[in-house]
Amino acid sequence: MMKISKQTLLTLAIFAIAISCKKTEEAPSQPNTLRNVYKDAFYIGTAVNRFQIEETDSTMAAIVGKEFNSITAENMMKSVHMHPKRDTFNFEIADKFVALGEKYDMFIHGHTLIWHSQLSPWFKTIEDSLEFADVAEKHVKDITTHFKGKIDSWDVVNEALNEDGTLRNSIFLKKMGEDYLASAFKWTAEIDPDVDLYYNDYNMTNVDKRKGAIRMVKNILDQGIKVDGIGMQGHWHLNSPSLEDIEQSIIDYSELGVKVAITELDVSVLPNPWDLEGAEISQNFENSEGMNPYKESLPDSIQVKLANRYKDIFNIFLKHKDKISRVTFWGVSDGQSWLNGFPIRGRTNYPLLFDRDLKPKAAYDSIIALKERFDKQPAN
Ligand code: 9MR
Repeated sequence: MMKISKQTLLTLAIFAIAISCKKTEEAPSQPNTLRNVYKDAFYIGTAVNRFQIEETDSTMAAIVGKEFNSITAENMMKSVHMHPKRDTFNFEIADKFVALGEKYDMFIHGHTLIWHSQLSPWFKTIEDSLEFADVAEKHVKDITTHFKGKIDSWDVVNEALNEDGTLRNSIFLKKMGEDYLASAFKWTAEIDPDVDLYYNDYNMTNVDKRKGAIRMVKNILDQGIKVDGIGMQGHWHLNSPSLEDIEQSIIDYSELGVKVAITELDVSVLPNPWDLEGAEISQNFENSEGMNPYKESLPDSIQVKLANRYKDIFNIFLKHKDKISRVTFWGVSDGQSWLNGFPIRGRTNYPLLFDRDLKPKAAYDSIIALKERFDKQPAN
């Protein structure tokens, strides 16, 4: 029998230890970030603005890159910014937005092609209806051509409905009639047949609006034109909409055979002036203590309420993860949120998962813990 020297044994032992260490290096455990924890459920996204796209703050940049696997441009791709003159497109910052998504291997969502708001003023100067339709078509086609193969989904039409489910009397409806809706989806698909096409709106849990959205999307689908998904914006509050309405809406939309995305999620913790009888949005509210109760900090009791509200909402999302393609927060941190300025300017709101110092809040912990519990449940 061959004799193995002590020296050889020692060398072999060191070699074995080295191999086992290498294995551990090669397969590091995934940190418990949102994108990792939710990766088998749906994309977890955030809206980004110029400051985040240019990664000027390293803490913020690290959060965006580690926590999210989808991005939406909060403002940069709206017509007023991207198509400021009839013959001028400004793709510079939007191209950087795409590059950011590519850098972090993200699902990139385009917002938005046809929207009456933040519409470039020159659009409104076109009197003739046929000319207006040509210009709208060129707008959609030029933009989708530029981003073909780089953008994964588009909000093709944004906010075309009134609260009662009828069509909003926007400049598009006035000039082109209701065909503008189907046309916008058709034009986008003609240029980029692989991109996912969404209709996106707020208050999509309200029964009348929901019926209107279903009618509208069904009408487009019935014409043989592709609609891939419905975006429920998700600008919600601590107590409304009800969990039942959120769940039923997800079910109703998905019964059309389309994907459902929660596209602009945030939960306001501040009083809503529209809830007050006879209340009007006016300057008077701006100095009112009652309307801006947490100027210095958020009390623990409300922090807990917010965490529970997010947990309850995500519980529904997980239950219906087969129907949901993406959940996107409308921003990363409270300091950045549009809700500090709407519907009353100058308030201090706390609607997102990271606080003003970019620290994760209890709401963040609650949805991470929820998913971890969900994963441990025995499969039915
Ligand atoms: O968050 C956006 C804010 O910075 C802009 O001033 C505002 C202008 O309309 O748009 C906000 O984003 C909106 C989104 O584009 C469409 N759905 C409603 C969002 C909140 O107003």
